[in-house]
Amino acid sequence: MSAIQSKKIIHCDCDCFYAAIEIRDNPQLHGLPVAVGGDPTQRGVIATCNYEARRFGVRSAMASAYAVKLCPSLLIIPPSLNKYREASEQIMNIYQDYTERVEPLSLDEAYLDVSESSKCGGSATLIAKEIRARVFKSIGITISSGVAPNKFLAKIASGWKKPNGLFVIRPDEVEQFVAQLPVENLFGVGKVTASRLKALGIITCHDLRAWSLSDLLHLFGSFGQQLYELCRGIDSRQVTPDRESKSISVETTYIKDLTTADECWHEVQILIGELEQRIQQANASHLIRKLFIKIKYDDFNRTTTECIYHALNADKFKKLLDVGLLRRKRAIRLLGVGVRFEQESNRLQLPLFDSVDIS
Ligand code: DCP
Ligand code: MG
Repeated sequence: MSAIQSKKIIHCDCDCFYAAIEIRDNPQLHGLPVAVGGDPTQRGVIATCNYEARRFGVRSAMASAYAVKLCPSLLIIPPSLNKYREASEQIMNIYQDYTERVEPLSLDEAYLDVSESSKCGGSATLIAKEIRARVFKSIGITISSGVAPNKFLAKIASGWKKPNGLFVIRPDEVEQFVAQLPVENLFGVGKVTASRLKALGIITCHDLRAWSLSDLLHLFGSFGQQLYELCRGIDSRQVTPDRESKSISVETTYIKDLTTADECWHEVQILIGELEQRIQQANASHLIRKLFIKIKYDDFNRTTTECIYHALNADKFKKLLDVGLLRRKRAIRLLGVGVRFEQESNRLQLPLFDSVDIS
C-alpha cells in the first residue's frame, strides 16, 4: 500500500442540514415530515427535507408543489441562510481543533486529513466519534462521518450509515469493500458511463478490475485511468484547505442561566482567555478584523454584536457585551466570544493584545 493511500481521511456530512437546524430551533417539529424550501404556490423548490419526509419520496431540488402531493402533511419552512452559515462556521471550528487540514466542500460537508493529528491518541476513528458527539452537543444536530485511507472512500463511508452514522474502512478492508461497489459509486460515473459499462457486462468494481488499463484508456480516454484506479480503491487527491478559517470563537452553554450583567462580564472574561489560547493553538497567521460576542437567551433566540478591531481587547468586548445585553431583558443560556479574520492571509501578525485603539 502506498504512502498516499495510508492517509487518515475523515469525511463529515451533516444529516438533512437545513431541516435539522430548523427542527433544532423548533423542537415541536421533531418526528414530523419537515422540508426547507420555497412556497408550493409560488413555484418554490425543496432545498432539503428530513428523513421522515424522505420516506414519502420527497427529495432536494423537487418542486415544492410536487413534494406536497407526495406528502400532504409536509411542513415547508422558508430557508434562513444566515442561521445555516452560523452553524456551519461553528461546525468547521470544531473540525479545526483536530487538524488544520480541513477542506470544506459546502456549508455542511468537509474533508479532514488527520494523518498527522495527535488528538485521540492519533486514532481517526476516535477523532470522528468525538467530533460527532461534540457537534451534537454544541450545535444540536447530527452528522455522519466516514473514515478511510483516501477522499473517495471516506466520502462513500460517510454516506454508508447515514443518518447519524459512522463507518470506518481500514486500509486492509479497502480491497474487499470496493469490489462489491456498483460502478455508479465512482465519481465521474454518471448515468451515461454506467450504461456503457453495463453494456460491457461491468456492474461492480470487481467486474471493472478485469479490464486492463490500456483497455480502459482505449474505451474511455484519460478517464480510463481514473476508472482503473478508483475500482481498486486508489485515490491520490490531497485534502486542500483552500480557505483559511475565517473566524475562531469559543462559547459556553451555562448549566444555570445568567441573569446579571456582572455575571455575564465575569464569564466573558473567562471566554476571552480561552479564545486567546484557541487563536494561539490555531497558529493563525492572519490579521484579526472584527471582534464579536454572541448571546443566546433562555428562549433560544440569539443576538450577535460585533465591531471592527484588529486585536483582542477586553474593553471592546465589554462594550459589545453591554450593547448585546441592552437588546433584550432575558436570562442568558449561552455566551460566546470570537474574532473574524481578514481574508488575505499573508500579512504580518499583530500582537494578540494591543492597548492602542486603532479602530
Ligand atoms: N441544498 C440545497 N439544494 C439542493 C441540495 C442541497 O439547497 N439541491 C442544501 C440543503 C441541504 C444542504 O444543502 O441541507 C446540504 O446538502 P446535502 O446534499 O448534504 O443534503 P442534506 O444535508 O440536507 O441531507 P443528507 O442527510 O443527505 O446529507
Ligand atoms: Mg448533508
